Amino acid sequence: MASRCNTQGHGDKQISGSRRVLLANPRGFCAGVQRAIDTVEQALQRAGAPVYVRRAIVHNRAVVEELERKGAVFVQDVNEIPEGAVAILSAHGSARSVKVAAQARQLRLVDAICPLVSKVHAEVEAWYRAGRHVLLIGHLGHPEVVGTLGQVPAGVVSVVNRPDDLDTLELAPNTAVAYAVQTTFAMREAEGMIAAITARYRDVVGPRSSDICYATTNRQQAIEAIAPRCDLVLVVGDTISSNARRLVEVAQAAGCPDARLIASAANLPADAADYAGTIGVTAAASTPEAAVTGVCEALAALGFAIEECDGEAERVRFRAVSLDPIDEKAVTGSLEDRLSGLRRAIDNELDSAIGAARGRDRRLAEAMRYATIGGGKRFRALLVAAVADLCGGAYPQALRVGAAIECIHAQSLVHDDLPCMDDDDLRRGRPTLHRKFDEATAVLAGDALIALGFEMLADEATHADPAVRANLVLALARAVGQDGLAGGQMMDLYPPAAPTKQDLFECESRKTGALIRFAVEAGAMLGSCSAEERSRLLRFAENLGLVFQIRDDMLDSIGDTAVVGKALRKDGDAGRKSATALLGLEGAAKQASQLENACHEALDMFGPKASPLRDLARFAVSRMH
Ligand code: GRG
Repeated sequence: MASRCNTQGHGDKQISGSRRVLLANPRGFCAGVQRAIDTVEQALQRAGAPVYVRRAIVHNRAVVEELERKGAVFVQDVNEIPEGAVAILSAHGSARSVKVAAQARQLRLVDAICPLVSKVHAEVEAWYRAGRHVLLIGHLGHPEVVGTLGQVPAGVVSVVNRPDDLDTLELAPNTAVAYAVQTTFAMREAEGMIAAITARYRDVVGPRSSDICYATTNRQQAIEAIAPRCDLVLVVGDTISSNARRLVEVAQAAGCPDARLIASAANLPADAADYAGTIGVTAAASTPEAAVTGVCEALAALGFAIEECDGEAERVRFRAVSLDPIDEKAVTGSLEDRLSGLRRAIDNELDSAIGAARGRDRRLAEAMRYATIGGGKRFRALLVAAVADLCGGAYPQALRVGAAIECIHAQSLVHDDLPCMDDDDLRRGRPTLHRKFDEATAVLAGDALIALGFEMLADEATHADPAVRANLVLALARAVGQDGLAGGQMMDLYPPAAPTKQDLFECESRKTGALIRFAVEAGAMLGSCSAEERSRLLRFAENLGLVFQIRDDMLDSIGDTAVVGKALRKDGDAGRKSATALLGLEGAAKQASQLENACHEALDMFGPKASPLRDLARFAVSRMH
């Protein structure tokens, strides 16, 4: 690395030629640290103080103290956070159990995990699922390692950091293993560990790109380049910071006889004034630049010339952490307010569930996003949220279940639009999926969405109780199978020659009603209710499902394509025996109104608490889209 002799304006003492400071570059805050700090500050602005932060947001006491002054409260455990409060998880990443505990307390949870740590989580989980034993090269007990271990069941990952550690593992050489690396681990030591692992095991896979983050790599390389020219290296950082301690080790390994970790100018070595030679200065990824400036000013005051070294320019920026959960407090406001708030939250939920894991087919993920995100009324998701709220269930759990239902619903629309079924070109005001992509992609995106919907329900993040998760999965399976969507769609495609009103209701209650019933049932499962309350809710759902489809049939005659977002006047052309065809438009409207009354009646026992559900019934019968 070429050294620029740009003397910085730190201090004003006479500069002596041999007494100089080489200031490593890059140093200090990385993009993940900056993003985590911004998250706490923005959360304070949006929600007001206090916001709670689990553990040190980044490993630097000065940063933590500054945020405390602004109103952040740091805790060790989510159980210390008042129910319903805003809680932020640290940049190091957290175990799944932490999120589950946070959900149980109905915390409005914002996860400031560094995206590069999320990458390691995803790798470890994928390898565990692929049946590999994972060797995590890292420091046992470090929060990042604790968080990574907490993504998978205990015992499937071993933490190692010295080649000797491999001797203590009882793994046969033919065991299928994978390695992952703590993002702040020392580069050279990781290389040694990877070499030891690949020498010992026959079937080894690792990440496609290094797990050690760009900032750790750049800071280690920068200090490695100047350390041999330094008599002393000062790493400005906190003793709790792993990457700070690694910088000290790297400087020593690169040949500097003396390397020390100091928090600020107040900790300059007492004999600094007597140093005749060169001092290297760098800072950990969690150290504010102000601390470095303080050290440089103190050294300049002792007569050191400050030279800023050239270094790698860092342009990495991460997308801001979504603060939407802060507003996800309760289902309040007008129906339109609730729908728009929920739509955003569901879109986020779906976006992260579909994910962007490497090695997956991009076109498939793109098609899944096209089918689910940025469209649709989210009627079923709002239903889950409203029922969960009524029964004391947690909103974040309702969001997950709502998003899972939206996956299934989107699949049913995608397949319904295929040429072999309704053969539609327009859905939600855009080209149908098979028109935008192709038929095979539409079939497969639908398949993957069904799988994703079930996966979301079965995931621990949806509910801490495995029995609740199993019941959700069972109920959804029944809602989509022979007695639900698939069976109802068959009845629609292959109706009897002269269908009766009973036949029609049976078909519509399966094809459309089953998922609406599931939404209500699932919302109730997330909370608790008496047998009587449950039976009333199911009666409400039965009537709501039917009225929703009857209105859909009516919209085919009275709706406006630009508003409904799909081709209309098709039922008549296709000779479909819809509610309007069978009962006439007036008859269908009358039937819809009777069903709406039955919805309200079923809700009587709940009093004013059920008004969001009453709004949904009114919407179902009067909607124009
Ligand atoms: C899920 C296994 C499985 C099979 C699906 C294709 C199929 C079998 C069923 C078709 C079901 C279907 C499309 C019923 C119509 C339901 C309906 C009224 C859809 C419109 O719902 P909205 O208005 O749509 O809520 P948005 O776009 O607002 O989400």
